[in-house]
Amino acid sequence: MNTPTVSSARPSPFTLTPGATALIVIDMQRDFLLPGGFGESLGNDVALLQQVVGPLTDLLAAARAAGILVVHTREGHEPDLSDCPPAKLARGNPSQRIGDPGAFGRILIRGEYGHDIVDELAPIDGEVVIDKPGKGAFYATSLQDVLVAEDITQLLVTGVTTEVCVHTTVREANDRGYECLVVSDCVGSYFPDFQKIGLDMISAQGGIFGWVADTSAVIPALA
Ligand code: TIU
Repeated sequence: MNTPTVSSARPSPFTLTPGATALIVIDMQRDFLLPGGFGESLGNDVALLQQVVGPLTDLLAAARAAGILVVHTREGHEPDLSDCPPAKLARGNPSQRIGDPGAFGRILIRGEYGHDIVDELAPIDGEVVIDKPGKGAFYATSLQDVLVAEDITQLLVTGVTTEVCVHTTVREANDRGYECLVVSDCVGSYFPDFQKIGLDMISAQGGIFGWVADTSAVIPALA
């Protein structure tokens, strides 16, 4: 890393520690992103999430070129739903529920086409894929063990959705002592207001949960 400081990060410059940074890509799954999928069935405009794919493709390429650890997550459940709390299954009034047959297989069920990551961001050999039953990537997963084993102390956080799984994961990571930089054009929300406020909430109060910067600032720091 020749320029390891992201100078324009808010609320303050963020200095990458070589060898201690991982890129985490949260839930860039077909069920959330593709037209006709679960996200759209909840009444959401999936185009708002698809905006993330381009910048995140570039960041992923930069991370791979820099040799930093890449961790992908997928939200979903066992086929028998034994790891899905009844309260999660019952929540809301969706036309399709978790486990129901959808356009891309059973919704948010491991092994189904819709549960997997979009083609553009498919994991490659050597990258970690964490299957998680909750919104946070640490709850009921091996993520903490993976990061400790790799001496990771900093996370570049990307994925969807900003105010749900990204926020939950950043809060979990922050409480575990990780420094989180949320890459603003690599996270997406179905709600533009939540996108803005969600990012503001990360960096407010002197960086109460972490830092925020976009790919034009982060990618050069990885080179
Ligand atoms: N990955 C993630 O954020 N899961 C969600 O259910 N997000 C919504 O915004 N619904």
